[in-house]
Amino acid sequence: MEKILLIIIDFKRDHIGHSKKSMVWTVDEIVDEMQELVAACGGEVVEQVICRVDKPSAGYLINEGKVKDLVALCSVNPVDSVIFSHELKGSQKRNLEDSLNVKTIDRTQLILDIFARHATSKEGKLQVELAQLQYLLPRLSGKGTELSRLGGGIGTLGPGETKLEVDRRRISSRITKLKRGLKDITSDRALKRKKRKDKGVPAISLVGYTNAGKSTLLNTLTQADQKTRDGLFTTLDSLSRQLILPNHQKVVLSDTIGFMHELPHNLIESFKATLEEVKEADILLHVLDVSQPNFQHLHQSVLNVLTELGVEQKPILTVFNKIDKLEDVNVIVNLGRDFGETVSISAKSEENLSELFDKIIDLLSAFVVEVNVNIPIQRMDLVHLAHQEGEVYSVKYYSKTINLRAALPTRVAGQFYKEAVEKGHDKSGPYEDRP
Ligand SMILES: Nc1nc2c(ncn2[C@@H]2O[C@H](COP(=O)(O)OP(=O)(O)OP(=O)(O)O)[C@@H](O)[C@H]2O)c(=O)[nH]1
Ligand SMILES: [Mg+2]
Repeated sequence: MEKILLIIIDFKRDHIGHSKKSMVWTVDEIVDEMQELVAACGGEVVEQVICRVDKPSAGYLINEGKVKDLVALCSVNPVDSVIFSHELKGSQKRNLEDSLNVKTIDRTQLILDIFARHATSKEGKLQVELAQLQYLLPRLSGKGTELSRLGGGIGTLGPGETKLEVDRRRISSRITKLKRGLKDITSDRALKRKKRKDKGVPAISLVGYTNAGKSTLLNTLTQADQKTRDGLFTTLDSLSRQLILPNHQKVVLSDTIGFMHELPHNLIESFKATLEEVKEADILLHVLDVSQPNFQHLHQSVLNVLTELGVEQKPILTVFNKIDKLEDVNVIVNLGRDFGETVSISAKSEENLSELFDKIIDLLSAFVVEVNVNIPIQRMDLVHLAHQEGEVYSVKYYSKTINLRAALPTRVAGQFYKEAVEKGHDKSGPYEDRP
Protein backbone atom coordinates (compact mmCIF):
# COMPACT_ATOMS: atom_id res chain seq x y z
CA MET A 1 0.00 0.00 0.00
CA GLU A 2 1.32 3.44 -0.93
CA LYS A 3 1.99 5.57 2.15
CA ILE A 4 0.51 9.02 1.76
CA LEU A 5 1.12 12.37 3.39
CA LEU A 6 -2.11 14.33 2.91
CA ILE A 7 -1.92 18.13 2.69
CA ILE A 8 -5.25 19.86 3.24
CA ILE A 9 -5.35 23.40 1.91
CA ASP A 10 -7.50 25.70 4.02
CA PHE A 11 -7.99 28.90 2.06
CA LYS A 12 -8.72 32.11 3.90
CA ARG A 13 -12.49 32.51 3.84
CA ASP A 14 -12.88 36.20 4.67
CA HIS A 15 -13.49 37.26 1.09
CA ILE A 16 -16.46 34.94 0.71
CA GLY A 17 -19.82 36.72 0.84
CA HIS A 18 -22.00 35.99 3.87
CA SER A 19 -24.81 34.35 1.91
CA LYS A 20 -22.42 31.92 0.25
CA LYS A 21 -20.57 31.01 3.43
CA SER A 22 -22.99 28.27 4.45
CA MET A 23 -22.25 26.48 1.19
CA VAL A 24 -18.47 26.51 1.66
CA TRP A 25 -17.10 23.16 2.68
CA THR A 26 -15.57 22.91 6.11
CA VAL A 27 -12.02 21.64 6.58
CA ASP A 28 -13.43 18.46 8.16
CA GLU A 29 -15.57 17.77 5.12
CA ILE A 30 -12.57 18.25 2.82
CA VAL A 31 -10.46 15.95 5.01
CA ASP A 32 -13.12 13.22 4.94
CA GLU A 33 -13.50 13.39 1.20
CA MET A 34 -9.75 13.42 0.53
CA GLN A 35 -9.36 10.35 2.72
CA GLU A 36 -12.04 8.55 0.74
CA LEU A 37 -10.35 9.53 -2.51
CA VAL A 38 -7.01 8.20 -1.28
CA ALA A 39 -8.65 4.97 -0.11
CA ALA A 40 -10.26 4.56 -3.54
CA CYS A 41 -6.74 4.57 -5.04
CA GLY A 42 -5.54 1.97 -2.59
CA GLY A 43 -3.40 4.45 -0.65
CA GLU A 44 -3.02 4.79 3.10
CA VAL A 45 -2.89 8.19 4.77
CA VAL A 46 -0.10 7.95 7.35
CA GLU A 47 0.14 11.66 8.11
CA GLN A 48 -2.04 14.67 7.50
CA VAL A 49 -1.23 18.37 7.64
CA ILE A 50 -3.65 21.27 7.36
CA CYS A 51 -2.08 24.29 5.65
CA ARG A 52 -3.85 27.57 6.01
CA VAL A 53 -3.33 29.65 2.85
CA ASP A 54 -4.12 33.35 3.07
CA LYS A 55 -2.46 34.30 -0.18
CA PRO A 56 -1.41 31.44 -2.52
CA SER A 57 2.31 31.49 -3.27
CA ALA A 58 3.18 31.34 -6.96
CA GLY A 59 6.00 28.87 -6.46
CA TYR A 60 4.49 26.35 -4.05
CA LEU A 61 0.86 27.33 -3.38
CA ILE A 62 1.67 27.09 0.35
CA ASN A 63 4.19 29.49 1.89
CA GLU A 64 7.89 28.65 1.98
CA GLY A 65 8.03 28.28 5.74
CA LYS A 66 5.42 25.56 5.49
CA VAL A 67 7.42 23.87 2.71
CA LYS A 68 10.39 23.69 5.10
CA ASP A 69 8.19 22.09 7.77
CA LEU A 70 7.05 19.49 5.25
CA VAL A 71 10.65 18.75 4.18
CA ALA A 72 11.49 18.07 7.82
CA LEU A 73 8.41 15.92 8.24
CA CYS A 74 9.19 13.85 5.15
CA SER A 75 12.76 13.23 6.26
CA VAL A 76 11.64 11.93 9.68
CA ASN A 77 8.65 10.03 8.42
CA PRO A 78 9.23 8.98 4.79
CA VAL A 79 6.16 8.52 2.58
CA ASP A 80 5.64 7.31 -1.01
CA SER A 81 3.56 10.29 -2.12
CA VAL A 82 2.39 13.68 -0.96
CA ILE A 83 -1.16 14.51 -2.02
CA PHE A 84 -2.58 18.06 -2.06
CA SER A 85 -6.30 18.71 -1.62
CA HIS A 86 -6.15 21.47 -4.24
CA GLU A 87 -5.06 21.61 -7.86
CA LEU A 88 -1.40 22.54 -8.40
CA LYS A 89 0.16 24.34 -11.35
CA GLY A 90 2.90 22.47 -13.20
CA SER A 91 5.63 24.69 -11.77
CA GLN A 92 4.30 24.40 -8.21
CA LYS A 93 4.24 20.62 -8.53
CA ARG A 94 7.81 20.51 -9.81
CA ASN A 95 9.08 22.86 -7.12
CA LEU A 96 7.37 20.85 -4.41
CA GLU A 97 8.76 17.57 -5.76
CA ASP A 98 12.25 19.07 -5.90
CA SER A 99 12.05 20.30 -2.31
CA LEU A 100 10.28 17.32 -0.75
CA ASN A 101 12.02 14.77 -2.93
CA VAL A 102 8.90 12.69 -3.11
CA LYS A 103 6.16 12.22 -5.73
CA THR A 104 3.62 15.03 -5.39
CA ILE A 105 0.06 14.69 -6.61
CA ASP A 106 -2.95 17.02 -6.54
CA ARG A 107 -6.66 16.32 -6.07
CA THR A 108 -7.42 16.35 -9.80
CA GLN A 109 -4.78 13.74 -10.47
CA LEU A 110 -6.11 11.64 -7.65
CA ILE A 111 -9.64 11.73 -9.10
CA LEU A 112 -8.26 10.91 -12.55
CA ASP A 113 -6.41 7.97 -11.05
CA ILE A 114 -9.64 6.53 -9.61
CA PHE A 115 -11.27 6.99 -12.99
CA ALA A 116 -8.38 5.16 -14.67
CA ARG A 117 -8.82 2.26 -12.26
CA HIS A 118 -12.57 2.01 -12.83
CA ALA A 119 -12.84 2.58 -16.59
CA THR A 120 -13.94 -0.64 -18.25
CA SER A 121 -15.82 0.25 -21.42
CA LYS A 122 -14.15 1.58 -24.55
CA GLU A 123 -15.93 4.91 -24.11
CA GLY A 124 -14.92 5.19 -20.45
CA LYS A 125 -11.32 4.45 -21.24
CA LEU A 126 -11.14 6.96 -24.09
CA GLN A 127 -12.65 9.70 -21.92
CA VAL A 128 -10.39 9.02 -18.95
CA GLU A 129 -7.28 9.00 -21.09
CA LEU A 130 -8.36 12.24 -22.76
CA ALA A 131 -8.91 13.90 -19.37
CA GLN A 132 -5.54 12.64 -18.12
CA LEU A 133 -3.60 13.84 -21.14
CA GLN A 134 -5.32 17.22 -21.13
CA TYR A 135 -4.38 17.60 -17.50
CA LEU A 136 -0.83 16.52 -18.20
CA LEU A 137 0.04 18.44 -21.35
CA PRO A 138 0.33 21.96 -19.88
CA ARG A 139 2.22 20.54 -16.90
CA LEU A 140 5.08 18.91 -18.75
CA SER A 141 8.38 20.68 -18.54
CA GLY A 142 10.80 21.02 -21.45
CA LYS A 143 10.32 18.18 -23.89
CA GLY A 144 8.09 16.63 -21.29
CA THR A 145 9.38 13.17 -20.92
CA GLU A 146 8.55 12.45 -17.32
CA LEU A 147 5.28 12.48 -15.46
CA SER A 148 7.13 12.33 -12.23
CA ARG A 149 10.76 11.46 -11.98
CA LEU A 150 9.90 9.93 -8.65
CA GLY A 151 8.32 6.61 -9.45
CA GLY A 152 5.00 5.09 -10.53
CA GLY A 153 1.84 4.16 -8.63
CA ILE A 154 -0.96 6.60 -7.83
CA GLY A 155 -1.18 9.36 -10.40
CA THR A 156 0.81 7.65 -13.14
CA LEU A 157 -1.59 4.96 -14.32
CA GLY A 158 -3.42 5.17 -17.60
CA PRO A 159 -6.75 3.44 -18.11
CA GLY A 160 -6.57 -0.33 -18.38
CA GLU A 161 -3.29 -0.98 -16.59
CA THR A 162 -1.27 0.93 -19.16
CA LYS A 163 1.23 3.55 -18.17
CA LEU A 164 0.39 7.11 -19.15
CA GLU A 165 1.98 8.50 -22.29
CA VAL A 166 4.37 11.27 -21.32
CA ASP A 167 6.00 12.42 -24.55
CA ARG A 168 4.70 15.86 -25.50
CA ARG A 169 4.50 15.29 -29.26
CA ARG A 170 2.90 11.90 -28.90
CA ILE A 171 0.39 13.29 -26.39
CA SER A 172 -0.89 15.90 -28.84
CA SER A 173 -1.52 13.39 -31.60
CA ARG A 174 -3.06 10.95 -29.13
CA ILE A 175 -5.48 13.68 -27.94
CA THR A 176 -6.60 14.27 -31.53
CA LYS A 177 -7.15 10.56 -32.01
CA LEU A 178 -9.10 10.18 -28.76
CA LYS A 179 -11.36 13.09 -29.66
CA ARG A 180 -12.10 11.50 -33.03
CA GLY A 181 -12.92 8.17 -31.42
CA LEU A 182 -15.28 9.87 -28.99
CA LYS A 183 -17.03 11.76 -31.76
CA ASP A 184 -17.98 8.46 -33.40
CA ILE A 185 -19.41 7.20 -30.12
CA THR A 186 -21.37 10.42 -29.63
CA SER A 187 -23.00 10.26 -33.05
CA ASP A 188 -23.83 6.59 -32.55
CA ARG A 189 -25.59 7.47 -29.29
CA ALA A 190 -27.39 10.43 -30.85
CA LEU A 191 -28.87 8.09 -33.44
CA LYS A 192 -30.18 5.72 -30.78
CA ARG A 193 -31.66 8.61 -28.83
CA LYS A 194 -33.39 9.95 -31.92
CA LYS A 195 -35.03 6.56 -32.49
CA ARG A 196 -36.29 6.61 -28.92
CA LYS A 197 -37.60 10.15 -29.27
CA ASP A 198 -39.38 9.25 -32.48
CA LYS A 199 -41.23 6.59 -30.55
CA GLY A 200 -42.32 9.22 -28.03
CA VAL A 201 -40.48 7.61 -25.13
CA PRO A 202 -39.47 10.21 -22.52
CA ALA A 203 -35.93 10.03 -21.16
CA ILE A 204 -35.18 10.23 -17.44
CA SER A 205 -31.64 10.64 -16.18
CA LEU A 206 -30.36 9.69 -12.75
CA VAL A 207 -27.89 12.28 -11.53
CA GLY A 208 -26.24 12.85 -8.18
CA TYR A 209 -23.16 12.79 -6.06
CA THR A 210 -20.91 9.78 -6.41
CA ASN A 211 -22.02 6.94 -4.07
CA ALA A 212 -25.55 8.38 -3.67
CA GLY A 213 -27.18 5.17 -4.89
CA LYS A 214 -27.98 5.94 -8.55
CA SER A 215 -26.98 2.55 -9.90
CA THR A 216 -28.75 0.78 -7.03
CA LEU A 217 -31.93 2.65 -7.94
CA LEU A 218 -31.55 1.77 -11.63
CA ASN A 219 -31.15 -1.90 -10.66
CA THR A 220 -34.15 -1.79 -8.33
CA LEU A 221 -36.43 -0.13 -10.87
CA THR A 222 -35.39 -1.96 -14.02
CA GLN A 223 -33.72 -5.19 -12.85
CA ALA A 224 -30.54 -3.99 -14.52
CA ASP A 225 -27.24 -5.46 -13.43
CA GLN A 226 -25.23 -2.28 -12.97
CA LYS A 227 -22.26 -2.62 -10.65
CA THR A 228 -22.82 -0.95 -7.25
CA ARG A 229 -20.31 -0.55 -4.47
CA ASP A 230 -19.64 1.54 -1.40
CA GLY A 231 -16.89 3.75 -2.81
CA LEU A 232 -16.29 6.69 -5.10
CA PHE A 233 -16.86 6.74 -8.86
CA THR A 234 -18.00 3.18 -9.40
CA THR A 235 -19.94 4.05 -12.55
CA LEU A 236 -18.11 5.80 -15.37
CA ASP A 237 -20.41 5.04 -18.29
CA SER A 238 -24.04 5.63 -18.91
CA LEU A 239 -26.45 2.75 -19.07
CA SER A 240 -30.03 3.10 -20.28
CA ARG A 241 -32.86 0.71 -19.51
CA GLN A 242 -36.52 0.70 -20.37
CA LEU A 243 -38.94 1.19 -17.51
CA ILE A 244 -42.68 0.74 -17.69
CA LEU A 245 -44.47 2.97 -15.18
CA PRO A 246 -47.58 1.81 -13.30
CA ASN A 247 -49.73 3.80 -15.79
CA HIS A 248 -48.19 1.63 -18.57
CA GLN A 249 -46.13 4.49 -19.90
CA LYS A 250 -42.75 3.52 -21.30
CA VAL A 251 -39.76 5.63 -20.30
CA VAL A 252 -36.01 5.22 -20.63
CA LEU A 253 -34.04 5.52 -17.41
CA SER A 254 -30.31 6.22 -17.58
CA ASP A 255 -27.63 5.89 -14.98
CA THR A 256 -24.44 7.83 -15.39
CA ILE A 257 -21.20 8.98 -13.83
CA GLY A 258 -21.49 10.52 -10.38
CA PHE A 259 -20.54 14.09 -9.58
CA MET A 260 -18.33 15.54 -6.89
CA HIS A 261 -17.58 18.75 -5.08
CA GLU A 262 -15.55 21.00 -7.41
CA LEU A 263 -15.23 18.41 -10.12
CA PRO A 264 -12.36 19.57 -12.33
CA HIS A 265 -13.76 21.40 -15.33
CA ASN A 266 -11.56 19.49 -17.72
CA LEU A 267 -13.07 16.25 -16.50
CA ILE A 268 -16.59 17.36 -17.29
CA GLU A 269 -15.34 18.47 -20.69
CA SER A 270 -13.78 15.07 -21.41
CA PHE A 271 -16.88 13.17 -20.32
CA LYS A 272 -19.10 15.01 -22.79
CA ALA A 273 -20.10 11.80 -24.59
CA THR A 274 -21.31 10.13 -21.40
CA LEU A 275 -22.97 13.27 -20.05
CA GLU A 276 -24.86 13.80 -23.30
CA GLU A 277 -27.52 11.48 -21.85
CA VAL A 278 -28.12 14.00 -19.03
CA LYS A 279 -28.32 16.89 -21.48
CA GLU A 280 -30.91 15.13 -23.59
CA ALA A 281 -33.06 13.94 -20.69
CA ASP A 282 -36.61 15.20 -20.28
CA ILE A 283 -36.47 15.05 -16.51
CA LEU A 284 -33.72 14.51 -13.96
CA LEU A 285 -33.91 12.41 -10.82
CA HIS A 286 -31.38 13.90 -8.43
CA VAL A 287 -30.47 11.05 -6.08
CA LEU A 288 -29.24 12.37 -2.75
CA ASP A 289 -27.78 10.29 0.10
CA VAL A 290 -29.56 11.89 3.07
CA SER A 291 -27.74 9.62 5.51
CA GLN A 292 -24.67 11.83 4.97
CA PRO A 293 -24.49 14.58 7.59
CA ASN A 294 -23.48 17.14 4.94
CA PHE A 295 -26.11 16.17 2.38
CA GLN A 296 -27.06 19.82 1.86
CA HIS A 297 -23.55 20.55 0.62
CA LEU A 298 -23.60 17.43 -1.58
CA HIS A 299 -26.88 18.66 -3.05
CA GLN A 300 -25.43 22.08 -3.80
CA SER A 301 -22.29 20.61 -5.39
CA VAL A 302 -24.43 18.56 -7.78
CA LEU A 303 -26.50 21.64 -8.66
CA ASN A 304 -23.26 23.43 -9.50
CA VAL A 305 -22.27 20.68 -11.93
CA LEU A 306 -25.76 20.69 -13.45
CA THR A 307 -25.41 24.44 -13.99
CA GLU A 308 -22.04 23.91 -15.64
CA LEU A 309 -23.71 21.41 -17.96
CA GLY A 310 -26.47 23.94 -18.68
CA VAL A 311 -29.28 21.61 -17.56
CA GLU A 312 -30.32 23.30 -14.30
CA GLN A 313 -33.62 24.41 -15.84
CA LYS A 314 -34.84 20.89 -16.55
CA PRO A 315 -37.56 19.52 -14.28
CA ILE A 316 -35.76 17.95 -11.32
CA LEU A 317 -37.18 15.52 -8.78
CA THR A 318 -34.94 15.33 -5.72
CA VAL A 319 -34.87 11.75 -4.44
CA PHE A 320 -33.89 11.56 -0.77
CA ASN A 321 -32.25 8.13 -0.77
CA LYS A 322 -31.03 5.73 1.95
CA ILE A 323 -33.80 6.69 4.38
CA ASP A 324 -33.42 3.18 5.84
CA LYS A 325 -30.14 4.40 7.34
CA LEU A 326 -31.65 7.45 9.02
CA GLU A 327 -31.88 7.30 12.79
CA ASP A 328 -33.95 10.44 12.88
CA VAL A 329 -36.29 10.93 9.93
CA ASN A 330 -36.94 14.48 11.13
CA VAL A 331 -33.76 15.67 9.42
CA ILE A 332 -35.58 15.49 6.10
CA VAL A 333 -39.01 16.58 7.20
CA ASN A 334 -40.02 19.99 5.85
CA LEU A 335 -36.94 20.29 3.66
CA GLY A 336 -39.07 20.41 0.52
CA ARG A 337 -38.89 24.18 0.31
CA ASP A 338 -35.14 24.17 -0.29
CA PHE A 339 -35.12 21.15 -2.56
CA GLY A 340 -38.11 21.70 -4.85
CA GLU A 341 -40.09 18.55 -5.62
CA THR A 342 -38.91 15.73 -3.36
CA VAL A 343 -39.60 12.11 -2.49
CA SER A 344 -38.00 9.97 0.25
CA ILE A 345 -37.05 6.40 -0.59
CA SER A 346 -34.64 3.59 -0.02
CA ALA A 347 -33.32 2.17 -3.27
CA LYS A 348 -31.86 -0.75 -1.35
CA SER A 349 -34.79 -1.82 0.83
CA GLU A 350 -37.24 -0.66 -1.87
CA GLU A 351 -39.13 1.61 0.50
CA ASN A 352 -41.69 4.08 -0.82
CA LEU A 353 -41.14 3.37 -4.52
CA SER A 354 -44.83 3.82 -5.27
CA GLU A 355 -44.59 7.49 -4.27
CA LEU A 356 -41.53 7.82 -6.47
CA PHE A 357 -43.54 6.44 -9.41
CA ASP A 358 -46.42 8.81 -8.66
CA LYS A 359 -44.11 11.81 -8.67
CA ILE A 360 -42.46 10.73 -11.92
CA ILE A 361 -45.86 10.28 -13.56
CA ASP A 362 -46.87 13.72 -12.25
CA LEU A 363 -43.79 15.36 -13.71
CA LEU A 364 -44.21 13.61 -17.03
CA SER A 365 -47.86 14.54 -17.30
CA ALA A 366 -46.85 17.98 -18.45
CA PHE A 367 -45.20 16.42 -21.50
CA VAL A 368 -46.76 15.77 -24.83
CA VAL A 369 -45.34 12.88 -26.83
CA GLU A 370 -45.81 11.92 -30.40
CA VAL A 371 -47.18 8.42 -30.81
CA ASN A 372 -47.31 6.25 -33.88
CA VAL A 373 -49.08 3.06 -32.85
CA ASN A 374 -51.12 0.22 -34.27
CA ILE A 375 -54.09 -0.69 -32.11
CA PRO A 376 -56.67 -3.46 -32.56
CA ILE A 377 -59.53 -2.52 -34.90
CA GLN A 378 -62.04 -2.90 -32.05
CA ARG A 379 -60.45 -0.07 -30.08
CA MET A 380 -62.29 2.90 -31.62
CA ASP A 381 -62.62 4.22 -28.06
CA LEU A 382 -58.88 4.98 -28.14
CA VAL A 383 -59.26 6.94 -31.38
CA HIS A 384 -61.96 9.01 -29.68
CA LEU A 385 -59.73 9.49 -26.66
CA ALA A 386 -56.89 10.71 -28.89
CA HIS A 387 -59.22 13.26 -30.48
CA GLN A 388 -60.36 14.44 -27.06
CA GLU A 389 -57.00 14.64 -25.36
CA GLY A 390 -54.49 15.48 -28.05
CA GLU A 391 -53.89 16.35 -31.65
CA VAL A 392 -54.50 13.58 -34.17
CA TYR A 393 -52.26 13.66 -37.27
CA SER A 394 -53.67 10.63 -39.09
CA VAL A 395 -55.83 7.54 -38.62
CA LYS A 396 -55.47 4.64 -41.05
CA TYR A 397 -57.78 1.63 -40.91
CA TYR A 398 -56.54 -1.83 -41.90
CA SER A 399 -58.45 -5.11 -41.72
CA LYS A 400 -57.39 -5.92 -38.16
CA THR A 401 -55.63 -2.79 -36.92
CA ILE A 402 -55.84 0.96 -36.79
CA ASN A 403 -52.70 3.01 -37.27
CA LEU A 404 -52.83 6.18 -35.25
CA ARG A 405 -50.37 9.05 -35.34
CA ALA A 406 -50.98 11.75 -32.78
CA ALA A 407 -49.47 14.10 -30.21
CA LEU A 408 -50.76 13.03 -26.82
CA PRO A 409 -50.18 14.04 -23.21
CA THR A 410 -47.96 11.40 -21.59
CA ARG A 411 -50.69 10.92 -19.00
CA VAL A 412 -52.80 9.04 -21.57
CA ALA A 413 -50.12 7.92 -24.05
CA GLY A 414 -49.34 4.89 -21.89
CA GLN A 415 -52.75 3.33 -22.62
CA PHE A 416 -52.03 3.41 -26.34
CA TYR A 417 -48.69 1.67 -25.89
CA LYS A 418 -50.34 -0.91 -23.70
CA GLU A 419 -52.86 -1.81 -26.42
CA ALA A 420 -50.34 -1.54 -29.28
CA VAL A 421 -50.01 -4.57 -31.55
CA GLU A 422 -47.54 -5.46 -34.30
CA LYS A 423 -48.94 -4.56 -37.69
CA GLY A 424 -46.75 -7.15 -39.42
CA HIS A 425 -49.50 -9.74 -39.97
CA ASP A 426 -52.01 -7.16 -41.22
CA LYS A 427 -50.93 -6.83 -44.82
CA SER A 428 -54.12 -5.22 -46.18
CA GLY A 429 -53.75 -1.61 -47.29
CA PRO A 430 -55.53 1.19 -45.49
CA TYR A 431 -59.15 1.48 -46.59
CA GLU A 432 -59.83 4.72 -44.90
CA ASP A 433 -57.60 7.61 -44.15
CA ARG A 434 -58.94 10.62 -42.46
CA PRO A 435 -57.11 13.24 -40.44
N1 LIG B 1 -28.56 1.50 3.22
C1 LIG B 1 -28.68 1.83 1.93
N2 LIG B 1 -27.63 1.73 1.12
C2 LIG B 1 -27.80 2.09 -0.18
C3 LIG B 1 -29.03 2.58 -0.69
N3 LIG B 1 -28.86 2.86 -1.98
C4 LIG B 1 -27.58 2.55 -2.28
N4 LIG B 1 -26.93 2.09 -1.20
C5 LIG B 1 -25.51 1.67 -1.11
O1 LIG B 1 -24.70 2.78 -1.39
C6 LIG B 1 -23.51 2.38 -2.07
C7 LIG B 1 -23.38 3.14 -3.37
O2 LIG B 1 -24.41 2.75 -4.24
P1 LIG B 1 -24.29 2.91 -5.83
O3 LIG B 1 -25.63 2.58 -6.39
O4 LIG B 1 -23.10 2.20 -6.34
O5 LIG B 1 -24.04 4.50 -5.90
P2 LIG B 1 -23.86 5.41 -7.23
O6 LIG B 1 -24.61 6.67 -6.99
O7 LIG B 1 -24.22 4.65 -8.44
O8 LIG B 1 -22.30 5.70 -7.15
P3 LIG B 1 -21.27 6.06 -8.35
O9 LIG B 1 -21.47 5.10 -9.45
O10 LIG B 1 -19.95 5.94 -7.71
O11 LIG B 1 -21.55 7.47 -8.72
C8 LIG B 1 -23.65 0.85 -2.28
O12 LIG B 1 -22.94 0.22 -1.25
C9 LIG B 1 -25.15 0.62 -2.15
O13 LIG B 1 -25.46 -0.68 -1.68
C10 LIG B 1 -30.13 2.68 0.22
O14 LIG B 1 -31.24 3.09 -0.11
N5 LIG B 1 -29.89 2.29 1.52
MG1 LIG C 1 -23.10 4.10 -10.00
